Amino acid sequence: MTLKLYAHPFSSYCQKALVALYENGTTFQWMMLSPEHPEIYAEFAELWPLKRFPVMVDGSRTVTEASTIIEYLDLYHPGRAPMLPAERKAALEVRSMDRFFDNYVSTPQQRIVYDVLRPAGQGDPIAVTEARGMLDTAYAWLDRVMAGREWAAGEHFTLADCGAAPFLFYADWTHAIDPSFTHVHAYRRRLLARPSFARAVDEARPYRSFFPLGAPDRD
Ligand SMILES: N[C@@H](CCC(=O)N[C@@H](CS)C(=O)NCC(=O)O)C(=O)O
Repeated sequence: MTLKLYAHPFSSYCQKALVALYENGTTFQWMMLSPEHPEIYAEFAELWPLKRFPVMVDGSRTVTEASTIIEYLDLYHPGRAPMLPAERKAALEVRSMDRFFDNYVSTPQQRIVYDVLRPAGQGDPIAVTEARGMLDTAYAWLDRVMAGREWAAGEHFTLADCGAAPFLFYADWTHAIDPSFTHVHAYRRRLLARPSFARAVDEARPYRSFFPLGAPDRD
């Protein structure tokens, strides 16, 4: 039974799942969420009424949330590169960094972007200022952590890097990472050079005009 991934190439959380799939060369069927395929969107909305993507379907099982999808792939469709170490203490560090990137990089980044999409006059400048502050704090903390690491949780590429790749990619477009955070910049460059993420970035290139703040001419 072929795995199905309901996703859009420009979505950061979809890229997070795609990186794990590409790392292991896992075969799946794209279920493209786009206005050209309303029937696929209707299927997706029926599967997951919260309508957040990506969603994965494996036979009769629906798997939601990018982190869970990646853990599910490791358990039920393992490849040569586990995204979560089998050893539970090592897995804890991976999960901790995964939570950091979801909650303190992606969430404030999305907050800033979604504010721009609100009707004129209905933005929330205080929330945007707080989100920018959170990103600055997150970048500073991450710079210290990455001073001694190649990948987010150490020497191996894991679940935490799957999310870090798209989240730092878009976060830098949204709220520039200060040049003094050299370890974060170097890590972001390593992620961009990783073939799995480079592929996801290339597949998303045709959609750059979708970026509400205007995509910079780089990366
Ligand atoms: N907690 C979810 C977040 C997924 C998410 O926010 N996806 C965005 C696309 S990157 C989305 O569904 N946006 C549609 C919307 O907000 O209506 C996960 O980890 O997968």
